[in-house]
Amino acid sequence: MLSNPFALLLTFLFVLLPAELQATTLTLAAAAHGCGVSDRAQAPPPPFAQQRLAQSEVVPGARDIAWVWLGSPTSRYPHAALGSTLHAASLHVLPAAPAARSQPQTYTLPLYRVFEDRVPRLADLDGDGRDEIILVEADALQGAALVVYGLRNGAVVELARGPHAGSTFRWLNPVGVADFDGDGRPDLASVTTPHIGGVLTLHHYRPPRLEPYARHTEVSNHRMGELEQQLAVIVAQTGQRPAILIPDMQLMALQALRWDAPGQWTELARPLALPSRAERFTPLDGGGCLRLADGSWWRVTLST
Ligand SMILES: [Ca+2]
Ligand SMILES: [Ca+2]
Repeated sequence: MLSNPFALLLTFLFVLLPAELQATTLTLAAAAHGCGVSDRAQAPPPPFAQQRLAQSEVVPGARDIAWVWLGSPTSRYPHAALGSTLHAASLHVLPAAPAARSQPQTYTLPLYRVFEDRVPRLADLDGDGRDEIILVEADALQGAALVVYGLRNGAVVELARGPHAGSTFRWLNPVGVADFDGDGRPDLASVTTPHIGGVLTLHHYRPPRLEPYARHTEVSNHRMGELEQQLAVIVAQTGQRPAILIPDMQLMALQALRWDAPGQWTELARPLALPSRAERFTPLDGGGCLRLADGSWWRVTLST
């Protein structure tokens, strides 16, 4: 019998509560080193890449690009956001085919610019079967900008660029690529000024421009002076737009954000407090693998 008014109230709360009000949660579970995921074996980089910028990654591709890396170290932009004032002045691309005759193609920046980045990112942004290369450039007067390059007719060319961060030594750090607004086309996410009030920004890829269309303040995906650039993950959600799991400004909590129709951020879960500062956060199905400053590893899951 539910004659007791409290019992009726409880029935309403727990049985009749609409499904959409049931909380999505972010949970943390202690994990083994690397969350038990071993690094995939990778072919050795080509000898050409030995001249790359120190502490930068040589990245393999699976489409029209075999390898991509950064070169021509220079100290002409003395900003140590990534731990060193040395930055790359050139981008090098080894085309995929015909492999035996393939020679690296080079794109050299003008003297007032550098790549303020340590890892070229590959993604097919326009669905034409060729990879685009996503990098952070820095301009001596205007600061960093997100820029997209590609191989066209055998040469490396600039395809699109976003707005600059605004002034010298203002930096930004990419988050990744996904269709955040559900229009069927991949978009780019990055965090502008992650050290001084980070702004998560979503961009449409509309060559020759990257056009910002959404911003969320008070996040960060980098610690000043650290080499590590991977501190936020994108989580695919069945029947929904993708979510972004990203630290707060202190790197001591994680937020789950989604850009929903008609044009607003949804905070999918209560922020998840961390027992120590986030140092590296890599994607896993349904969440990510988190390494904290105290050396511990955690599996983060976004679940409904
Ligand atoms: Ca493409
Ligand atoms: Ca889109």
